[in-house]
Amino acid sequence: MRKPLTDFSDEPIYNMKAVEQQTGISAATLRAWERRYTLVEPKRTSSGYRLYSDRDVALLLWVRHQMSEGLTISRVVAMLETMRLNHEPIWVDMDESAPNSFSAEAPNPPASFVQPLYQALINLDTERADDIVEQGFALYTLTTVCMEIIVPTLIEIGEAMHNGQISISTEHFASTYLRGRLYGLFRVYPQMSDMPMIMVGCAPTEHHEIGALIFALMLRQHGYNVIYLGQDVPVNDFVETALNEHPAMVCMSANNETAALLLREMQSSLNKAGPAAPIFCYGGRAFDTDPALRQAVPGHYLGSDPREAINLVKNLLRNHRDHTHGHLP
Ligand code: B12
Repeated sequence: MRKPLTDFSDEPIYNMKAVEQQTGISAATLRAWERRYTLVEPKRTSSGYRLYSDRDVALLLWVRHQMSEGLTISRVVAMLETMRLNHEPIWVDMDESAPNSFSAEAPNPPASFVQPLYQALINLDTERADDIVEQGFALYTLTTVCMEIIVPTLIEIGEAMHNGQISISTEHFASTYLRGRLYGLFRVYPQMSDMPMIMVGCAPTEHHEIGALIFALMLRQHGYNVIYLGQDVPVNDFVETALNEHPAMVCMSANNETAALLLREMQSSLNKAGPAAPIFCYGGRAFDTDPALRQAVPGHYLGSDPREAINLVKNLLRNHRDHTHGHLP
């Protein structure tokens, strides 16, 4: 059942313990959010204890739900401010049940999610995997969930398949599930059409797309207008699309040498757009493990860690903008 927030009573009735139980959010987190974001402003008893209303609890449940979709607390707060400014109603889902544990102080490190997630996936147990991923998103940022939970789980799956401990079908199930979760997050981050456009895709023949997908997702989280093209994109076709759409940057991923070498002509083909040609960047396991490939393929290698690649992108775009503006009459 969904109700607008304003339908909930604002009479102060619950103490902190009750709110902890109803929302699954720890007292320490509630205090931190109040201090940092004035997310809710509980009334106080005469002896100074906080008292929350049904409306406060409903708002906290809404916030927790947004975080389980992958948003950070600061993003949720910004979203809330925009909604309030635009007088948009906040709908609260009353069927949301509180998780057993939820705390911004992170009682369980991200690494502790890897084994349970691996186990759930090799048992083909989507429901359990959903629970684990959602709990991860409730506790950690998108970047942490991707880099410290999803990537290590995939590596574990890869090793188990390589050693014959799990079947190819099980590996396909696991990677399809995780890819699906990541795709789903694309809808959570709105497309910023007035921001610099970055096209991301995989080199021709390349079917390993999760690295590119995570990178694309992080770029979108940082506010770029990301167009994600997926696996195995033919170079000529990619170049043609890029020349029509005028992205500021094109990023490709390659996992093996053959796919990486197919990107050799990319930069020179993109240069047909003249001084406003998009910057060409690449990443992926092939380039991470073989420095000679970085020499062979003209363009910017963004490194093996998408978190650091985001900073490089920012710098490259800034330099490019200064440079192209320098060429303006
Ligand atoms: C899932 C998976 C698949 C899935 C991919 C599903 C999909 N749609 O993405 C499928 C089933 C399609 C697949 C197929 C194959 N796979 Co496979 N696969 C894997 C597995 C288990 C996980 C890969 C993954 O997603 N990793 C997680 C991502 C996030 O990490 P990553 O790709 O290493 O990328 C990191 C960085 O490079 C960076 N990054 C990646 N791209 C980009 C791009 C940019 C711009 C930036 C900045 C950064 C960046 O981000 C990541 C963060 O650390 C790995 C095991 C492993 N150890 O990785 C094997 C693995 C990669 N596969 C392997 C092989 C051999 C194959 C096949 C050849 C198998 C076969 N015989 O058919 C085919 C090739 C298909 C093809 N044409 O591409 C080998 C590769 C060995 C090698 N060195 O070449 C591995 C290592 C398994 C193994 N141990 O043997 N695979």
